[in-house]
Amino acid sequence: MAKAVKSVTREKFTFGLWTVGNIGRDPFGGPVRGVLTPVQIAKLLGEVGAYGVNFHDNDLVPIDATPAQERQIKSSFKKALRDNGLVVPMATTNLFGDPIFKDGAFTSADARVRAYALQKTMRAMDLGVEFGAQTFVFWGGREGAESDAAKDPAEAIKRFRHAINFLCQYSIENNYGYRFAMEAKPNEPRGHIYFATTGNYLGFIETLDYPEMVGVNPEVAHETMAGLNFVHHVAQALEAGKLFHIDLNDQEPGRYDQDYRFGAANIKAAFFLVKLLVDHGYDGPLHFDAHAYRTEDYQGVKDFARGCMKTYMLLKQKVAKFNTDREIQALLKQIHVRDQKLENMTAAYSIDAVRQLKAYKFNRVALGARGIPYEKLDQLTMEIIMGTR
Ligand code: GCO
Ligand code: MN
Ligand code: MN
Repeated sequence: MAKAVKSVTREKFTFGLWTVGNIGRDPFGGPVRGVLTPVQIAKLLGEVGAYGVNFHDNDLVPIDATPAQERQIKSSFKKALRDNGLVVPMATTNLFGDPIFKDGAFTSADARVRAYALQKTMRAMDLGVEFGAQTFVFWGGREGAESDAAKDPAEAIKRFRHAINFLCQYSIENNYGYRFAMEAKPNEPRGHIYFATTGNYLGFIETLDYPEMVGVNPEVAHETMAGLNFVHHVAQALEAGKLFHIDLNDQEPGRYDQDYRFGAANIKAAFFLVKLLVDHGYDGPLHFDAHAYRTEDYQGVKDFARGCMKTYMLLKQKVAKFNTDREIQALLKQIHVRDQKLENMTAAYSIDAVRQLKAYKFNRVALGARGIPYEKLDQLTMEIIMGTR
């Protein structure tokens, strides 16, 4: 049954064990749903027709599991993946849950914690490879501070760089073939997390020993929490060839970290995101890093998961409509004015080009007075999204 759904969607829709497995705990109240085992989660994902599942090391193998327990968990999960037709495209390390990481992992002020974080990540990389993961995500949830009195934030960057260089080398030496994807977030759980935005990571990556191995995993909620335009961050990552993975969910600005179902809060921004991914031929996993409202039982969790995928598919249809809508395309053509003479003149720097351009007479007033039909274009876009076009 799972396979039938998959052949309809054909998208690489993935969920983390921690997403559909979220038990609805928040700072004000305990769990509202019982804990599912990884095998049960795989079954749920098979039922809703997902393509794959991702995990943190400890979502699968508890931090204090014995070797015998670990063997048993891994073999039952492998069977569950086969039974439900799921793959594991991405793995990651939990470097935030255990109290040892309360002041960071790779950037901790304590050398023992930093070394433990490296050990734990190498083991998580070994585990991911066993399940075929090709992307390894780094989300430094505890890498940050509430007060900058204790740690030098510039030193934190150096420590983080050292850790990523070390782990790149580990992947290379073991022929793991991993691509690392760095995930930025401005806050939660720390008051201030280092590398607050995807743009911060894009700058940092170029300073690494193996920059070609490292890209980003932007998340809708994270740039939105920072009050920024997520689509533009994804665009910069795409343009740089660095969009290795993406976390889809939704978020209202100025609120706590909501992790809503994809498209639940800002459908227009979701449309432009899907359009960007489609127009640029992104074909990596589409990972829904979100969870169901706390009101839901596991039936509601399935509604949530199906909703994420359905909204993506519907928006993809809307994008196709936008891209072939005659009136919209005519407006775009009108907006994107060509001028062969000036384009040729400015195509490449030369003394001659500079001389011609400096002497050229522009009709500045007329150019400034020209109306640009963005109102009409935006309204037509809205009508596509609302389904009346
Ligand atoms: C968050 C993050 C995490 C990471 C996950 C994978 O806000 O908690 O989005 O869910 O994506 O740890 O690295
Ligand atoms: Mn998040
Ligand atoms: Mn995430």
